[in-house]
Amino acid sequence: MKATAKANSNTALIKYWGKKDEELIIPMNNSISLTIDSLTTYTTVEFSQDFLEDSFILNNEKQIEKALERVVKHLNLLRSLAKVDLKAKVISKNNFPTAAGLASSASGFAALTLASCKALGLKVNSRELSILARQGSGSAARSVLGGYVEWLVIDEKNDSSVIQLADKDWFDIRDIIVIFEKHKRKISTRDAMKLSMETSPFYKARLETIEENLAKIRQAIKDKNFSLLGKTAESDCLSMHSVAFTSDPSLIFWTGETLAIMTLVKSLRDDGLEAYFTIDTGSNMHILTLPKYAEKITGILKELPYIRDVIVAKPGDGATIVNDHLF
Ligand code: 2P0
Repeated sequence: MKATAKANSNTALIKYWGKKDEELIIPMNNSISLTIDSLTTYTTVEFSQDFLEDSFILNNEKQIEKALERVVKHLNLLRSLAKVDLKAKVISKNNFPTAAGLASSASGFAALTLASCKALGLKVNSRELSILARQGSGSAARSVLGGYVEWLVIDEKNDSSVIQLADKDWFDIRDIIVIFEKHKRKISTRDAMKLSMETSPFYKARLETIEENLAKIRQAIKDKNFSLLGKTAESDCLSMHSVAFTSDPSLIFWTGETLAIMTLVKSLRDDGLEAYFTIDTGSNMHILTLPKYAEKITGILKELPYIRDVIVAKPGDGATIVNDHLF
């Protein structure tokens, strides 16, 4: 009863920001993301009567309290489906900084869900897998599939699952990830989106523009229209952050460096290097561009002293089972 899964992170083009149902993790709006190939989590799960309690080691560190509780809660959901009552050992490795706005919970819960289902002998298709992954962390539902993915508030079978809009080879773009720092943010994404929903006067206004932006992104993917995709993603990012700013207390995920890069991206566009930014709940950011501009832009970024790391990601695969276990 042991299995290992690999899952990639995803970059939201239309953001998920708020839940209709906090227990089941049903989002307020559909979201669209690109699964990327360079931010990856590997997770091995084993269920055995040899274990007296559940344990979770992430990047060689034993996890306790909230981080452990979240994993145990998810294991309980999967164990109850499989009618198995054995404790588990979970070892997980990210190849990127955890909780720095780089969606580690997306790849993490997608890998944990797939590895656990396999180890428990649960036969699930990708729709069912996304429904389960979603209950660990909403954005994990989108990491179940590769390429361009839409997470539906409600699908044709009356549950909230994901669909693939286009596979990773359909529309080749680059997501240049700019990392400024490795320290963890002070508020969890979960608490932040709840606060926004409850207190921002702009929350409702954001929801009113979502359908139009979702339609634009779907069209942009279908037509391989990078300008429309980038512009719409950047605009949705600013919409989400406007909601965050106007929450009470205010949520400001940006730093001076974030603003400097936003300005740089605009000047790159003026110079004919088409690029757009998007930012999640950290000061780190993503620059979306076409493959032909990626090297030039990366070179410019690497000259900046305040940038710690630059990772160039391509459209990536969904979650898969791998044979090499971590223990
Ligand atoms: C997204 N984020 O669409 C948005 C944009 C962050 C900013 O999905 O509470 O860690 O576990 O469902 O999945 C991150 O939220 O939140 C996220 P929970 P999750 O990518």
